[in-house]
Amino acid sequence: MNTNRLLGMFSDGQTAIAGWMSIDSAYAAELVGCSGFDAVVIDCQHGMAGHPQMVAMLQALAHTPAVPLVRVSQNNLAEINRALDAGAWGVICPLVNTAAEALAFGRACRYPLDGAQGDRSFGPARGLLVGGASYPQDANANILALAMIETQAGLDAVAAIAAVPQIDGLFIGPSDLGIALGLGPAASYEHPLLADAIRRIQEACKAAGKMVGIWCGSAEMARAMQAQGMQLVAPGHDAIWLKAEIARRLAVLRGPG
Ligand code: 3PY
Ligand code: MG
Repeated sequence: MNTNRLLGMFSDGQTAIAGWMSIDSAYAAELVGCSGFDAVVIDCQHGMAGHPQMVAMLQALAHTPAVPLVRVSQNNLAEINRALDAGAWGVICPLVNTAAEALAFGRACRYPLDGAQGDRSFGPARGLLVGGASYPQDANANILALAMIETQAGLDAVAAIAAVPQIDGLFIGPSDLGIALGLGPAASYEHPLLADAIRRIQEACKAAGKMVGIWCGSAEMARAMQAQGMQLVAPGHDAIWLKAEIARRLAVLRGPG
């Protein structure tokens, strides 16, 4: 089987940089995948893509160097299985609040093969195309399962969530976490309450021997998080980049002078 390059990057101590797709376009995914990112996340929670667009985006990403991941809309066995069967190399699950939810999520990503505890049903249609003939045997070790910590309940249970064996790591949602901490969705990562929560999640991952990543509103935040030891950072998403560049160009054309 082709292996998941992100796992090699994490074990080598490198930070993977992920693009993040909210626009439901195969062409846009292909473009972002060819732009130098280590991974590209198709966001099926807050982004526009439904299942058919997600499949087309995974197909487009298959010929790019970026590892394709999917953020599912919820912790649901069928939805997680469909993303993996369509060729995602990993799943990010939003709003994981308890160890039991983390276990359900992690089990959804693993086949009950060779003694593994999992609930993934067999039928890796595109998985076989992107992973090769040995995909069924090798998928458990290569698929990334990342549970999002972004609520007070998730933060309270972070050590138990990180310890769930079927989970590879945690992914921090600073906007929802900012709301949970009473700071609002645009809280700065430098605010002491949010900064403490982020560090707490990182420490739980370190203690459990798991990787940790974070969504970032800006490249500057992503840079700071990389320096702080995050192994996966996403410096914003496609709609943010598009709007920012449009604003910059219009300011050049319409601004003073
Ligand atoms: C959050 O910051 O809450 C996220 O889910 C990022 O996409
Ligand atoms: Mg969120």
